[in-house]
Amino acid sequence: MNWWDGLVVLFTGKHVAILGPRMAGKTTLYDFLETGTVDRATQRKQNVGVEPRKRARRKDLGLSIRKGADVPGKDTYYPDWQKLFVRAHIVFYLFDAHMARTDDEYRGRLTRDSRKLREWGVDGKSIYVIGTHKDTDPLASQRPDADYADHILDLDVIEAFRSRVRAASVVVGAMITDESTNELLRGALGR
Ligand SMILES: Nc1nc2c(ncn2[C@@H]2O[C@H](COP(=O)(O)OP(=O)(O)OP(=O)(O)O)[C@@H](O)[C@H]2O)c(=O)[nH]1
Ligand SMILES: [Mg+2]
Repeated sequence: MNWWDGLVVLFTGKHVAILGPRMAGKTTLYDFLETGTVDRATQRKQNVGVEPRKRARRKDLGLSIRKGADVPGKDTYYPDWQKLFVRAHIVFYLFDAHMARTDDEYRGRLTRDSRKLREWGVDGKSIYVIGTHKDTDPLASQRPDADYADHILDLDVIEAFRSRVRAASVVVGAMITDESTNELLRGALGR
């Protein structure tokens, strides 16, 4: 069974929610799950046309991911998050690893989010916590990959988050190419 086949099995008939603070990469992941590429986001930024390519799509994956699965990251959207979260079987919670490491206010936001998820009920859900933007963190270039990931996972705020929501996994990486996004997702799903 290949990677996409495995995803099909994992996602078939399951409701997916993608949550996280502003700019964490929710829409990027949403696009990736929908189209199999992050090119769209990249090319949107660069203002160039998108070559149509044959890709796995959410239909092939059996994803019950639809308009509304990707909600904005402002915390005034908590009511929308709650609706999405409550019916989801699979939750991707994204955060910016560099921000989590360096910004107190951002850490406060992560703590508030994890308390909300806990309050809404984490039982029976698979919650994958994904740190993004590793490529923009200067610390990442000074450390071997595994050391950097351990450093982020060992942050008090991330450890607390993990246990509060009983996360299935916590991984750290970057969504800058299809390959790096694939790797991140595979790491999260343990495949
Ligand atoms: N360098 C880098 N850029 C990333 C990464 N992940 C996402 N981005 C970029 O960060 C920006 C924000 O990503 P989005 O996917 O729009 O973030 P979002 O969580 O949907 O943000 P809101 O909808 O505002 O809450 C985009 O320009 C992405 O291309 C990453 O791992 N590394
Ligand atoms: Mg978005």
